[in-house]
Amino acid sequence: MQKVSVIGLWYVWFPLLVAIAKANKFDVVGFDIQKEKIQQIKKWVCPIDDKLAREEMQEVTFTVSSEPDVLQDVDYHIICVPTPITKNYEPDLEPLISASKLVARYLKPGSYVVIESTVNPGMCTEVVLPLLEEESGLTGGQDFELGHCPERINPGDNKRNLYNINRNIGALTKPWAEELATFYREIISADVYVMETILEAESTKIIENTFRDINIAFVNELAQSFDKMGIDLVNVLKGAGNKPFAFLTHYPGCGVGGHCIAVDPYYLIRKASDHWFDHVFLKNARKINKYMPQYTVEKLVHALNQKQKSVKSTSVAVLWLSYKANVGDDRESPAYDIIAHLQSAYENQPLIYDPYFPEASTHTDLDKILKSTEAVIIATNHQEFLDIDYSQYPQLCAIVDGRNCLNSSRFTDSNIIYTGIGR
Ligand code: SAJ
Repeated sequence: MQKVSVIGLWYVWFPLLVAIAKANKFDVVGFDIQKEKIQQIKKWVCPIDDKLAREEMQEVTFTVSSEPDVLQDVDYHIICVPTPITKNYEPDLEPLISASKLVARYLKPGSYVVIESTVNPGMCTEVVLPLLEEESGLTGGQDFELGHCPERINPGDNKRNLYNINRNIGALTKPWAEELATFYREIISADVYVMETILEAESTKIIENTFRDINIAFVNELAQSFDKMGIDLVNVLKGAGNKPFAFLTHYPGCGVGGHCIAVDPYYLIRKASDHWFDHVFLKNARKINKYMPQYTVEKLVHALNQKQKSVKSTSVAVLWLSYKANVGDDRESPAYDIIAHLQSAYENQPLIYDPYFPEASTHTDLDKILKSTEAVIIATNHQEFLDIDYSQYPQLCAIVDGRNCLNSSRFTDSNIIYTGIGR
C-alpha cells in the first residue's frame, strides 16, 4: 500500500487527511508541528469546526504525529501549510520553506511532493524545488516529482466540500501531472483538471481569490456612493443578481477577512511587481476593502449625530468577531479593525462579544451587554443571533449592521436608528 503524508493539519487540510484515509487505498500519516493538535486528534477529537470531517474521522484509520520520522518511506508528500502575509503585507513563506526542508529530508526516488497551499505563480519551482533538491541531492522532474493542487475549501459551506469541488493540477512534467491527477481521482469525486504547467496551476487559485476581492471592493465602493444617494444597494444587488448571466452578486460589508481573500491578492501584487508590473487596480481594491471598517465606524458617527450624541461619550458594543458567519475563525477579521478605529479615533473602548472567542470578548453574557450599551456595530452575521429583539433594550439608540443581516423594516417605527453598509 502506498504511503501518503499530509503535512499541516489545520483548517482546510485535516479533511484531506480524513478523505485520503477514507479512500482506503493508502497508508495515511498526518504531521503537524503543534503537539497539542496531534494529542487532540489522537483522542479522536476533530481539531477543526467541520461537521463532515468530525463524522468521517470516526470511520477511518490514520496515524498522526509531530515527530518528523513519521515521514519516512512516504510516496506522496502533500504540503498543506499556511501562506500568510507579514505586517507590511508581504508574502510570509516561512511555513512553506520549513515544511519543504522537512520533506526534503525524507524524499526518496520515485516519490511525489504536492503543494496544496495557495502560492504565487513560480513559488513551487523558485522556492520549493531548490530546497527539495539541495537537501535530498535528488533532481526534481527526474528522481521525484513536484506538483501543485491548490485547495478550494469554502469554510462554513455545508454543500460544497473537499469531495465535490473541482481541482486543478500542475506538475514539473505533464506526464507526472496526469499521474497526480489519477491519485487525486482516487480521493475526490469532482473533476480533476490537468493544467499545461505548474505555473498555470499556481495562478488559478491566486486569481480566483483576487477575483473575489475585487468584486467585493466593487460593491463596497458602490455602498459609499449609494449611501450618499439614499438608494438601498442591497436591494439593487438582489435585483441585478436575478440576471441569469454575466453578473455575479457580491455584497458590501464592514470589511474582508479570512486567511484567503484578504491575503492572496498581496501575493499576486508582489509577484507582478517582481516582474516590473504595478497592479494598480488590485491595490485599489485592497485599499477600498481595508477602508470598510473605518467606514462602518463613520456610519455610527452619523447615526449618533442624529441623536446629538458623540461616539466618544456613547457606550458601543461590537458584536461578533469571526471573519464570516458561523465559523470560529477571526483571522484578518474586520471586527478588530473596527475596534481599533473606535479606540484610536474616538477614544471609545467598546464592549465586545463573540461566543466563539470568549478570551477576546469583554463579556460572556450578550443580554448583559445589550442592556448596558447604547449603540451596536454588527461585524459578523452569525445565524444564531439574527432574531435578537433589539426593541427589548430601551437604551439602545443606534445599530450599524456591518453585514446587512437584519431586516431594516424592523426599525421603521423604532427609536433605534438603523443603518447598514450601502443601505
Ligand atoms: N465578503 C464580503 N462580501 C461578499 C463575500 C464575502 O464582504 O460578497 C467577506 C466575508 O464577510 C469575509 C471575506 O469577505 O470576511 C471572505 O469571505 P469568503 O466567503 O470568500 O470566505 P473564505 O475566505 O472562507 O472562503 C473563500 C472561498 N469563498 C467562496 O468561494 C464563497 C473561496 O474564495 C476560496 O475557496 C477560499 O476562500 C479559500 O480557501 O481560498
